[in-house]
Amino acid sequence: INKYPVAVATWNFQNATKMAGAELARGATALDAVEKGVMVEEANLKNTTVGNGGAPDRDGNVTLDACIMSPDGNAGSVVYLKEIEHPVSVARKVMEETPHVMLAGEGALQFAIHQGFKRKNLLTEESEKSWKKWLEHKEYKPIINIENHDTIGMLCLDSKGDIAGACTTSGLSYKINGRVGDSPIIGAGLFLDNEVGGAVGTGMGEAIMKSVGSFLIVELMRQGKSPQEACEEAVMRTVRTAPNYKDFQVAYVALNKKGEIGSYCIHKGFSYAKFYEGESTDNPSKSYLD
Ligand code: SD4
Repeated sequence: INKYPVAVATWNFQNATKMAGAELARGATALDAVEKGVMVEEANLKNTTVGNGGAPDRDGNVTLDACIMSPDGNAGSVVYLKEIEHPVSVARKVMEETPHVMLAGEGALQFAIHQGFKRKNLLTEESEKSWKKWLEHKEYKPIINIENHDTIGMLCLDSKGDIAGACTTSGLSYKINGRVGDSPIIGAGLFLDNEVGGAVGTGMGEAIMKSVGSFLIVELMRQGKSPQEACEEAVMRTVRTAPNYKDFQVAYVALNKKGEIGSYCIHKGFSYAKFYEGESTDNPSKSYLD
């Protein structure tokens, strides 16, 4: 039996799933709910991996990546976007107001301003301090599960049974200027097909991009795998192909049209937030390594 609506998000972002869940409960579309849900984390200054307050690249630029997909298969994305607090909303404008899917950098910023978004300094005093501290050693070592990983990917299933998704991030802390991760790449950090379900990824974006993880999960579900089986297979692709898989995290959450949820990751420590049957919970994910 379908128990709509449902919202799931990477990590324990229950404020985001609560927001999306409240929207869904009052009849909002999956698309509106998913956008409002991830916006909670974009505005959260304590989250140093998403939106305002996100960690900068090694040169001190805060550059944001985000994408959104709607039940009709439409998609929008922005990459290397500076000075806009809600990149997911710009991605939605790209989807709805242009014939394109992805806008990058200066062009994306100009488009956002044209659409009425306001420029804002996103480098908080705190992230500037941490960045300056990092500059003393310039050691680039993504730390498993900790500050480098807090990207929000979210999937919503509304009361009509339609599915929408979004993913938004400031990427890996102290990345090389110009680096774009998996989060804004349709098929990598996010993919959905309203006939089947959707998937979102978080962790080392390079590994997710190389396996086109979210697309893979949706296609596996199409072939009959459960969300859990599909997430496990996608993580195992990375485990089998990347000799250094123990050095980074990759995590996926998937949701099918029945409202079934699955999740899998390389390292223990990942959990996902869920709004289900009116309740919001944190759910530890199964992992390949203990
Ligand atoms: C990236 N996947 O840019 C993102 C990072 C991430 O939690 O998930 N952080 O590679």
